[in-house]
Amino acid sequence: MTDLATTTTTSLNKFEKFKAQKDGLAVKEEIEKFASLGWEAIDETDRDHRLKWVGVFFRPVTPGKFMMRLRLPNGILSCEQMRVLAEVVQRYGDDGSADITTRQNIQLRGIRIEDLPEIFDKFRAVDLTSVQSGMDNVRNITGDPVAGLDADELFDTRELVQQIQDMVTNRGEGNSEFSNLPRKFNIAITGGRDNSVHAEINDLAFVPAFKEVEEAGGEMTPSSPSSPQKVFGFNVLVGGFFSAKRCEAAVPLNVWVSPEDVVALCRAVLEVFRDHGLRANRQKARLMWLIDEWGLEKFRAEVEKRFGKSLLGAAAQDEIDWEKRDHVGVYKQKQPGLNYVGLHVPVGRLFAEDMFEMARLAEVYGSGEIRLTVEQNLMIPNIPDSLLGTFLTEPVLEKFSVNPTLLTRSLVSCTGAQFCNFALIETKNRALKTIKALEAEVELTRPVRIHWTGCPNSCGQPQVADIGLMGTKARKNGKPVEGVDIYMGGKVGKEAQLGTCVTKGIPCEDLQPVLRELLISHFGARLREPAAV
Ligand code: SRM
Ligand code: SF4
Repeated sequence: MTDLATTTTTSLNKFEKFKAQKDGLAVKEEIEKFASLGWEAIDETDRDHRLKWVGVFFRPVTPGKFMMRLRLPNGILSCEQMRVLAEVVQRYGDDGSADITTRQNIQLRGIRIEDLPEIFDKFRAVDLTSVQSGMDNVRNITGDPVAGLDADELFDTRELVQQIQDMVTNRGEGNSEFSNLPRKFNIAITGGRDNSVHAEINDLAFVPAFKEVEEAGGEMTPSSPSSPQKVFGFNVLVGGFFSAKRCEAAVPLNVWVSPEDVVALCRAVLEVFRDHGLRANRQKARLMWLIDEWGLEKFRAEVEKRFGKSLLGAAAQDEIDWEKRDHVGVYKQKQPGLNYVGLHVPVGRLFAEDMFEMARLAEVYGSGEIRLTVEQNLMIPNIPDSLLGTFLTEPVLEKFSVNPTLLTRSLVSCTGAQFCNFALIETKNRALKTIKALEAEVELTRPVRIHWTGCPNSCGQPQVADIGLMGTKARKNGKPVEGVDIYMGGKVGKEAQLGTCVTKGIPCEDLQPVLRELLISHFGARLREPAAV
């Protein structure tokens, strides 16, 4: 269990202190009590912090209207589940909405504390959980959005992602073994060739890699008759993260695991992080700081001890050799006669009526399944050829396009000032407005991935973008104004690398011409001909 005995209480930060006083998960038993007390009367630490252990986030920007963060392993949900989420936000009228997040997940808005018991009952009835989705817990576990659909995939990640979530959360009931980590923890598994989950920005990531049978222990079953000497598994990356203080790409752990060992390895890494991760300074509590302090060799050795058997060295190369796909559009599945369709959801925002529509589309045209991507978009799989034509005439596809314009297509934005009190700027609405204005000015021949994030916490991942925009305080004519720092050079898919800050403090009101010039000078954009009068 958590080795807090080695750290004196005085050296603990305030988060460690309140966690030591009462575990976050304890609030699970107090939901009825909170509901009858009302949000103003709940103990402040319970309300502002511990409720996040059940996925309920107090929003200082909209007091009394809470946010709820789900867990959707591999970003997959059923139409029944989507309908339940839609019903929840519907009752809040204009306050109710939902966002698809950069971790293939959904957050609901406008939630009233008095409704929590009923909401949790509804969740339970359709096997949804929001447990341990915030604070010092393992976040939504991401997997390939086309798992099981893609003819080129190397491994279907769905089952493994679910197994890891079950291990971490005790099948969605809450697991006190992993409810007091030093800080948040991100896990991703990619089973395709295009690194669709941004493996490099996770604390722990699994990327596909083949190993020689002899190296893999000699007794394993070769992965295919056509490559009799090789078995499939994953190379393991550790320590990737973004924070206001520091951003790092994950580094290879020099470990290869077979799919059967992935859950056990996750457990081993989490135990090491839980018991040895740095807890005094919250700014230094992510996994990479522990790896720095120990060195990779010691970290690997400690993980091996917990794993309980020898870890195999990494395979010489991984199989990430494609550019990253965004899955927006119509695509053939590996199952003959079936298609998956990726719909563009502008900055991930959905309202109740949209959610009901998505559930209906999935049910009428597909198999009832809905999938989400880390680009905050939505996919409907399993649409037969015979229904595809009619599907594409559905009026709602005017809002959620299968063929959006090139800048709109790749736009990602974090929550920003509308709901997030860390935000230094408003993001989602501004992002949409800016893109529209730019598209009126320039023509492009390929998508350019523009990511907005409202503050240095980097939830909108500006470092993976072609052009990343990070909210900051700027000055104009001697006065403080909303501004952005500009990031460039982010590369995703094969040879992924993080972008870096190239320009600081551009006032938001002056941003559009700056972006226009960047699009022209770096991304081949051309000014549109002025319209004939
Ligand atoms: Fe994040 C904190 C939203 C993905 C790094 N993030 C927050 C909070 C909870 C702050 C708060 O209480 O207001 C934001 C909630 C705002 C709201 O009302 O929506 C928030 N983060 C988000 C989401 C919703 C952005 C989005 O619009 O998609 C994403 C939810 C993912 C999910 O479903 O779980 C989200 N956050 C990320 C990512 C991207 C990722 O995981 O790929 C990162 C960077 C990667 C990483 O964590 O290493 C990220 N969020 C942070 C951090 C900085 C962490 C650190 O170590 O310092 C914070 C601040 C913190 O935890 O103290 C933060
Ligand atoms: Fe909030 Fe900042 Fe994260 Fe945006 S990047 S959601 S503003 S914490």
